[in-house]
Amino acid sequence: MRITAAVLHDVNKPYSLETVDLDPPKRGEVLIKVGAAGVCRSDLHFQKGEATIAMPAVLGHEGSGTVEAVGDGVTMVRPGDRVILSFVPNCGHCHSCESGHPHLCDEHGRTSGKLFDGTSRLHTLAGQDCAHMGKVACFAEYAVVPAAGAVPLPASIPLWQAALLGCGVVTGIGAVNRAGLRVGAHVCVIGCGGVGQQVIAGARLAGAGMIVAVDADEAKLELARRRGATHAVRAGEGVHVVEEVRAIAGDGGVERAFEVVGRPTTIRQAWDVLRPGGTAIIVGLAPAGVEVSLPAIEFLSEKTITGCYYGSADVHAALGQLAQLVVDGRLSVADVVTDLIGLDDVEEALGRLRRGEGGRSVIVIDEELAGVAR
Ligand code: PAD
Ligand code: ZN
Repeated sequence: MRITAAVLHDVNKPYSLETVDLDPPKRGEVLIKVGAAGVCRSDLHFQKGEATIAMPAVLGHEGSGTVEAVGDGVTMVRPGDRVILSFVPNCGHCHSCESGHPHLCDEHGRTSGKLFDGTSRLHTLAGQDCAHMGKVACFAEYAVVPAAGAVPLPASIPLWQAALLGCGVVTGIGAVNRAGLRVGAHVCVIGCGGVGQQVIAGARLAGAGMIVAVDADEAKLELARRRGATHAVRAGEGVHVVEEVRAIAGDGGVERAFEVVGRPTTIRQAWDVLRPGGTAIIVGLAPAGVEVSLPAIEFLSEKTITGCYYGSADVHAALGQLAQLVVDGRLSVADVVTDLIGLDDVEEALGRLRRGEGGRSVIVIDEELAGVAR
């Protein structure tokens, strides 16, 4: 079928909205009519070449929609089902999947940018294959994804909000689970954008005693306060973030620090604000080749630093629970969205991310399906 998609032809080039060919779903795959797609900083990292994907590529990895058709052997979803798209559809039989780490699926990594059989369903009209970001590629009217990447949406959440569950929410709240947060613990969240705001919500839900939000932008800090941050530090010229956070936290620093920016300086800050025995959880994606240095003597104080990919979550188990929190009014996703836009506005949304302005932009591909009246 012929569909409209935002195609990236090269790094540091703008997206072009074009007609592309989308093949029907093969065995184990499903065709999705995309309702909405969030624009995440990871999309910007790929555009800037800070993370790599074969070009041309259709990006977009935070999406929702309905199942339009299923390939052979698909039993988990049926046409008409509302689904959240997952950018780590796991194969179920590699070492990572079998050892309880489906978010690190080896097979998914091996076939990066393609579907599980190593081929693409997306082609330019000139016949060139297009990469599928995260096997999702939802900056498009339709997407073919592995069945494991279409997670049924159990509750009645509008699809424009449900899209966020598939990246920002599961990543942010999953990071809190990964941190093994203790009720009453002192926490610092560095970077309060689309994902960081979800870390803050997760820390509040998990019973953190103090949540110190750090961001360069005052509007992000205001939203962070509304979502549960107890203190805020505005990063910027002449501000010693580490000293300020440690002064607020007392007791030598915080027990858990989350880095949700993706820069070596902020990763180092996440380490430096920790008290002895504390853990830094790195969510931000730093450009390939960037290194971080740590004072080795501090390993004596039993500090830990760990990455956290996709909230270290089993999305099939996690997304239903997160959706229920939204339905119950215990977790808000709508307030993180500042811009509802069209597919032709992707570049503007990425520009806002570059400048650090606004919260999540959500592309509404189909207004009725997405549940928005604009
Ligand atoms: P975002 O641009 O919405 O948020 C980043 C925030 O950091 C903004 O609010 C900025 O104002 C703020 N910021 C910038 N510089 C500083 C600074 N020096 N000190 C404090 N704050 C600062 O991005 P996002 O929330 O969409 O994504 C955040 C990172 O998380 C990004 O690197 C993205 O690629 C990564 C990510 N990781 C995963 C994962 O699985 N690990 C998933 C999704 C996103
Ligand atoms: Zn993302």
